[in-house]
Amino acid sequence: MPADLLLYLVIAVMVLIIGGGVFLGLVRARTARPLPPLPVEERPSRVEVPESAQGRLARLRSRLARSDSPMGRGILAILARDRLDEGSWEDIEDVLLGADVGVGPTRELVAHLRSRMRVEGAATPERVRDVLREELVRVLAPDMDRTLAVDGRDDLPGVVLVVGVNGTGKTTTVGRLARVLIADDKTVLLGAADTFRAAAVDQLQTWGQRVGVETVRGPEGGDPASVAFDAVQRGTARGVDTVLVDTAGRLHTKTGLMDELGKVKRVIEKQAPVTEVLLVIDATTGQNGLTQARVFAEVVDVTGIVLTKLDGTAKGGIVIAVQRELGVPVKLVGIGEGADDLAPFDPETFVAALLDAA
Ligand SMILES: Nc1nc2c(ncn2[C@@H]2O[C@H](COP(=O)(O)OP(=O)(O)OP(=O)(O)O)[C@@H](O)[C@H]2O)c(=O)[nH]1
Ligand SMILES: [Mg+2]
Repeated sequence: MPADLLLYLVIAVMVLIIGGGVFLGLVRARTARPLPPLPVEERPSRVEVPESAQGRLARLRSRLARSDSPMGRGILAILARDRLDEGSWEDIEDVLLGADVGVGPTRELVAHLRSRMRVEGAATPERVRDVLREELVRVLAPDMDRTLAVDGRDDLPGVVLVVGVNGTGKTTTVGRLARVLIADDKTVLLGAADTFRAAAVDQLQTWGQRVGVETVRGPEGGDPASVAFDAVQRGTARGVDTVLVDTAGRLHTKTGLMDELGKVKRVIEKQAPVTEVLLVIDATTGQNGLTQARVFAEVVDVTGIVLTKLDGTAKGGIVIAVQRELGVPVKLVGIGEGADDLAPFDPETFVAALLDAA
């Protein structure tokens, strides 16, 4: 066969192959159907946009009104009497003690109120309300620094360790705090150092997933300190702003909870300083909560208090007592069961809520 005939033949075959391929491709593209939608449970969950933290505390006003707060109303009713005698001041003391304000702060408040009301003489109800408002704010130490130390230094993340007795609301607080930070455009990673039960880890991971935040977890019953270490290491490697570490209120091992917490903190600090230790206290537990707080404060340097379930108690005075007891500011309060029901604590807004609910 002559060489040029062979060449023509080869070219003809190639044209046929390429043309056929293009034709088939076109046909397939025209007949291809869009993929069927994923069943609901397989769809990647939508990341939620949390509410920004500002203005959240104002919601407490309606919650306190609903919880029938007797403190503000009780005191105002007594101060409105025509004559404030010894019995009246004792009554005010009773109201304050009944609202968990604690003995020391109650005496102080009454002493201040007494001397101011003496100076005021016959005051209008509005003036009485103002005096009470000012004195309640004063006893809440409005000058304490309530900013959360969530930022690290030198390429290290801020590390927030969340501690407290079981059931107080630690995991909920970590989840809600992650939302606050995300709403603030920060990057966050969660460490599930509560290895007491698998459900606790899942609970935390679910909080994280809702706002697109990764959770570092270890085996059930594993060493909490090593999970905390891994979380901070991963957070550092990923360059996140803040690592939030959830801890257990109970343990598998015989080592005391307090020893374990001390260890968790020391082990984390091999990598990065713990910038904030938040002690979570359930506001409905009254004096018990205070006793627990004292024990925790001895082991880890508590830098801030989170008072949860404030919506569930009419005894708002616990805020005053707990802060006084530990000399540490209440930085956050839980005001309901919703995902964004964690509010930055501010004495003025809190007292306004107490009195306006009255
Ligand atoms: N009403 C109300 N409930 C709250 C608040 N904070 C937390 N809770 C509820 O308290 C319960 C316990 O919360 P968790 O976050 O699981 O408590 P925990 O301290 O992690 O508990 P352990 O992991 O068992 O130690 C949950 O049902 C929460 O919804 C709040 O501010 N108000
Ligand atoms: Mg928990």
